[in-house]
Amino acid sequence: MSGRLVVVSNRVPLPNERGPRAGGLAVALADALGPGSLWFGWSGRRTARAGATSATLAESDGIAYATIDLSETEYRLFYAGFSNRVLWPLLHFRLGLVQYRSDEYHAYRVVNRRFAEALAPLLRPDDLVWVHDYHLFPLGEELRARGIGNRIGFFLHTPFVPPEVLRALPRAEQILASLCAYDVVGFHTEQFRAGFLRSTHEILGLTPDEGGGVTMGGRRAQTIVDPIGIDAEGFAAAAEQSWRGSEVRRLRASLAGRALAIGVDRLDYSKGLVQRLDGFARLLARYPEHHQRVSFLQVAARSREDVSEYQDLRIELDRMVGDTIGQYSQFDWVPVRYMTRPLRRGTLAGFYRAAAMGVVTPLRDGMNLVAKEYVAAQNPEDPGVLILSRFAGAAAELTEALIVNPYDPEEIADAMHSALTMRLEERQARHRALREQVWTGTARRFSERFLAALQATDGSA
Ligand code: GDG
Repeated sequence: MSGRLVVVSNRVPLPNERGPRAGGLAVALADALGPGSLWFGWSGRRTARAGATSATLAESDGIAYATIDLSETEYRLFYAGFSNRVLWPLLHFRLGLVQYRSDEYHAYRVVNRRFAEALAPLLRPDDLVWVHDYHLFPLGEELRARGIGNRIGFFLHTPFVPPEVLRALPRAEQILASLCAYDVVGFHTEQFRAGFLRSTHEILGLTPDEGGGVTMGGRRAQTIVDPIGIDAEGFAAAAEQSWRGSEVRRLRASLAGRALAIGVDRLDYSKGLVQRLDGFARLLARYPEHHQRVSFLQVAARSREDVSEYQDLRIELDRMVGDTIGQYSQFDWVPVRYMTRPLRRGTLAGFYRAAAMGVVTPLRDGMNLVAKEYVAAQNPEDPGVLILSRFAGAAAELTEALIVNPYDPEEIADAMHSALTMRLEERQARHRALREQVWTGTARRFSERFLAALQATDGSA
């Protein structure tokens, strides 16, 4: 690859930050960034007044980090506001949760402008710029306005919606037009790309060309489907190592021979946690043979706690977990274990391996990396069973999972019963097929495919 890779994401996890993080983007990009590359974005710091326009620089393992701070007001309006109270619910088909305010949209544009002002002076002419996710839709357009002619690509980690849904967004036209300023726009699935192309057609009047590109103002944006993956080999090795460690030993001792079911998610309403817990309660109601035989561990790392819908969800989950525990526990068996503190990544890998069933039932998800991690962590000789929502991007690839409608707790309960009673040969056969998928579509493959597509564009068109 000629030229330096410059990755831009809303939040840059700085090398000196401590503690485990829950979030798919940071995990996947850690695999993509090599020595010589630059990672640009928000530091995670909030200041009383608007920050400086120049970035703060740091370096670690040959990777340069350039960050800016956000003011409290910018954080509230741009991040908690337009990004997470409008775009996030909209892109997850939750129109009822969208709360649009024009001052928040304005702040969203201003912060993207500030990102562009701080990034532009750091760019070299042959850098490949790769922008990530919905917080930064307008960044490419802002960079172009500052005369940046580099190849700039954009990848969306969430789903993309069809025009019927997108039209609910008061600024849909501007957002769509700003995406056309990129050279490449990538999505996890064909369905998301089709939603984008239909939207640009119906809302902007652009007709896609045969190669899947759209041209606006003389600039062509190539769309691609590029499903994200994980470092399968590395994750499998971490799971095996952790399996022998003290935390997995303690977990298994605490199970006393019972089966473990596991769910791991950011505490987010898109992840279907309410329906999932309901599904588990129905398993216990419909199939009493599982009483005393299974424990469900749900790790739901707290996320976006200053958005009120997330606080409401937490209260709801506390209540549901309490109900199920109260109703079904016996003095020596608690059916649900629930924690909102994140686990270390290695520990998580070992816990997946210890689990006879992985439950991944988002109501909508761009991809869902937990599904892939669960598969990678299994022992191929005695693998667990993956239950997967049909509305996760991962369902397009992981077709040998037990695919469920996440809105139907009874279907989830039945799938859990099937998973817990599945014969070894069927578990092995399903796992072989899933493993093949996870080992083929890795994080490395994801970034190679994206950067090859970006490199192949003629940039200054
Ligand atoms: C977005 C899209 C898309 C979770 N809890 C803990 C923990 N995690 C890690 C998981 C996984 C990551 O966080 C979550 O990734 P997901 O893909 O499941 O979901 P989002 O955060 O919503 O990510 C998603 C992704 O971007 C990538 O494009 O797949 O659809 O929404 O890696 O393991 N990690 C640790 N402790 C935890 O408690 N260490």
